Amino acid sequence: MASSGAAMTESNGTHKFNAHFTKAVINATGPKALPRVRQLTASLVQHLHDFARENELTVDEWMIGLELMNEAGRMSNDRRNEGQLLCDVLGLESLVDEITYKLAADAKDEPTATAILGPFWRQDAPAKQMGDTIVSGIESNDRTWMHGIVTDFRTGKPIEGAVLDVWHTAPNGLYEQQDPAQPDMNLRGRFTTGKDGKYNFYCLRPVPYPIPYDGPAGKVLQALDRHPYRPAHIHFILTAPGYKPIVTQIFDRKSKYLEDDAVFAVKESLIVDFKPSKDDPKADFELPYDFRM
Ligand code: MBD
Ligand code: FE
Repeated sequence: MASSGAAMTESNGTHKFNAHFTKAVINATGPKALPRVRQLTASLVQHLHDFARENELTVDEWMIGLELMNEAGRMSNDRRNEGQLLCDVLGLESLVDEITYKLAADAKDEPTATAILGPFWRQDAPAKQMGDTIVSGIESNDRTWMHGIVTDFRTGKPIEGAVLDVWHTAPNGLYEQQDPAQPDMNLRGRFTTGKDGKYNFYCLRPVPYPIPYDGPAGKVLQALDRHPYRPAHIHFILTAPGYKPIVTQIFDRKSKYLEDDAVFAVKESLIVDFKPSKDDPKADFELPYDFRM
């Protein structure tokens, strides 16, 4: 209480440019705030204030940012997560992914690297049998047989009961929930490993595609003279009883935009090589890839 009174005098007498004002805002936090909430909010206020001061942010400029956030909120629904997309083009999801992954990777022999979830994962993708396809209603010369094994990174032993949740875009660059022409849950599936830890399924070799740029994230890209493209990628969430879940993506080494992904998600260890398929009439390419968790 005493501190906020002091801040009022300070701001009445002089201005809010100095550290006293920021301290007063932080000190307005009550005793019941949880420690982590207190810490994060204090730090956020500090950085927001410093940002405004350092750049002499005007009311008009602040309003532009505010309207971007409000617009992102208005256009978001269960098929569109514009707030997340805004974070993605600013590199924030990629940064927190890296921070979280660094904390998890304490051993020399690490689990498979993580990569950002992105806005297009859907709950309850259909459970499939090994060897099934996740492709429906699409003619393609990029049919791919993906296969490998899920192992424990400490022991190298196969993991039974690991669930591989996979999703990627259609050749038109759209995830099924963005595209009324695709069947519900197209190009999505969940595969569960048996005793041998092995998995295999059919998908497509994906293409580079532009993230949705008809909203605030697109406005930001345009204002910054940036393109909206992501390199060709396939998403995964790997879960298994007793193991930390792994959210990741793999990237086609031959794809454009590996060096300038619009959402900064590419990691070297997640770049893969599609090989021409030899004698599988159901596939044009083969993609061997093993996961460690
Ligand atoms: C995507 O398809 C995606 O994977 C991410 C991370 C962000 C935007 C669109
Ligand atoms: Fe994606």
